[in-house]
Formats: sequence, C-alpha cells, structure tokens
Amino acid sequence: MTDYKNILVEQRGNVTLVTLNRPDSLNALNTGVLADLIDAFAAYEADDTQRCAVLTGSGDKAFAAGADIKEMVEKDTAQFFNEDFFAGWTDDFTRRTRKPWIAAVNGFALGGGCEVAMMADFIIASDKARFGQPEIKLGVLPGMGGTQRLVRAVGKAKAMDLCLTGRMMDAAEAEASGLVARVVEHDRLLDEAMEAAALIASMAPLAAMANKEAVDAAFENTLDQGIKYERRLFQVITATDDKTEGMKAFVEKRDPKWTGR
Ligand code: CO8
Repeated sequence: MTDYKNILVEQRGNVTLVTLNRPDSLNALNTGVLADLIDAFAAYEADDTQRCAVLTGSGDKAFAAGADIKEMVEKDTAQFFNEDFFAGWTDDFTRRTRKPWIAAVNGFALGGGCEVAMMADFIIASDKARFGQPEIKLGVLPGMGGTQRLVRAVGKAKAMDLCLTGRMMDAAEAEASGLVARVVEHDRLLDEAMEAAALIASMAPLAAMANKEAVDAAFENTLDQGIKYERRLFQVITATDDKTEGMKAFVEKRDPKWTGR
C-alpha cells in the first residue's frame, strides 16, 4: 500500500477505505490532498480485488471543512486561471472512477468538503454532520461544482438558501432534502458505510459499474435519451457471464458466484 502524506488508505477485504488525514486543519482540501486522492482512486479503479470504496474524514469533527483557505489566500487571478484551479477535482478525480464509492460524512462538510461528498455515488452521514457552501462569506463562490450538484441534489430553493446565506444544514435537514441517503448515529457511521460498501462489493462488478453509469446519465440526458441509454446498457450487460450466473442462481435457489466477466 502506498504511503500518502494527506490521506490514509486501507483495504478491508474487497472494500478500499480512504481517510482524509489533515485533522489539524479539519481535513482542508489542498493540492496535495487532490494529488493523493487522484492516485489512490486510480489504484482502487485498477485493482480487480477492490469492488467498492468509502471516503471519510479523520478526527471527530470534520469530513472536510473546505478547500484550504490558507493555500488560496495569497494566490492571484492569473495563478488561479493559469493553473485552472480546481479542474483536477472534476477532470482527474471523479470522472475516471467508474467503480462505486460512498462518502461517509463524519462532521463538517463545508465548501469543497460538501462538493467532494456530492461527487460520491451517495452520502451516508453521521447525525453530527453539517453541510454547507459558505464560500460567499469569503467573498467567493463554490468552485468544484457545488452550485451545480447542490441544485440537482436538493433543488433550487435550498441550494440558493445555502449558497446565498452560507448557513449550514444539519444531517436531518440534509436527509429530508435528498442530499444524503442515510443518517446514522455518529459512532455507527464507519460500520454502516463499510457494511453498505461490502454489500455493493458483493454484487456483480460489471453490473455495479453499469448501474452507476446509468444513474449518472440521468444528470446529463433528457428522459427519453436516458431511458434509451439505460436500455442499451441493460442489453449489453446481458452478454456477461455474471448475468447468466445471477439468473441461474436465482432459479436454482442458491447464492451467485460472480466472476466479473
Ligand atoms: N482551510 C484551511 N484551514 C482551515 C479550514 C479551511 N477551509 N477550515 C478550518 N481550518 C483550520 C483553522 O484555520 C484552524 O487552524 P488553526 O488551529 O491553525 O487556527 C483549524 O482548522 C480548526 O478550525 P477552527 O479553529 O476554525 O475550528 P472551529 O470549530 O472553531 O470552526 C468551522 C469550525 C466552522 C468549520 C470553521 O473552521 C470554518 O468556518 N472553516 C472554514 C469553512 C469554509 O469557509 N469553507 C469553505 C472554504 S472555500 C471552498 O471550499 C471552495 C472555495 C472556492 C473558491 C474558488 C476561488 C477561486
């Protein structure tokens, strides 16, 4: 296992657990974290033994309290523009991860922290989690997709409320708004996320990737295009050995044995 400066990575069976590990700055996301995450998620993607991943934050307080303000404070516009600052989060981190992953939000998920959580396939939150896009209080706006993903997750009213006031949303409100899939007791968070990941990891891997791709397509396509895309993916996946095995196992009343073929 590679040693990273800003994250911890551990394989538990066929689930990869990635922990943001800058607790002194509430796991603030700097370019080092991004580089480590790109590398760790590429390794996860390439490792056939790994079938689901969980991303969480170290410490008891934060998933991530945002992009690292101390890294940005002295940068000027030319630098932000020249580096295409934040592009790596979209272009190199999330887009290349076709396997499923869950965000286990253990505390503050603010600014970039909320944005990274929303990049996950779904979020499981501790009852102590707080979500927000407080960038307006810094005189800026979200830069890693927050305005776009938040609207899609919770609708315009709440997205505008959060972005314009910078207020935080607690876990109950986040669940009621559709931002998070489940809220669990703080002490149960990692167990619950790892159990969900293990369940996903026990499914046919190609089917998991196809399900993820089809759900994500709903954000890009019209309903008609999306339904057609889903149908084509469904037809393609029927060519897999795992389709034959899955259906036979059901009929024969036994557990399937997936090969990932
Ligand atoms: N960046 C860097 N350091 C941070 C960050 C951060 N985002 N958040 C917290 N820290 C540091 C603090 O500076 C402090 O360090 P130190 O001990 O050296 O002073 C340490 O973490 C602990 O934080 P606090 O003492 O503030 O802890 P509290 O419990 O009092 O408060 C909060 C917790 C409410 C989470 C508070 O830390 C806070 O408000 N943090 C900032 C939240 C925020 O504004 N996030 C958005 C950041 S901007 C962003 O994500 C996208 C920007 C897009 C801009 C595009 C521009 C081009």
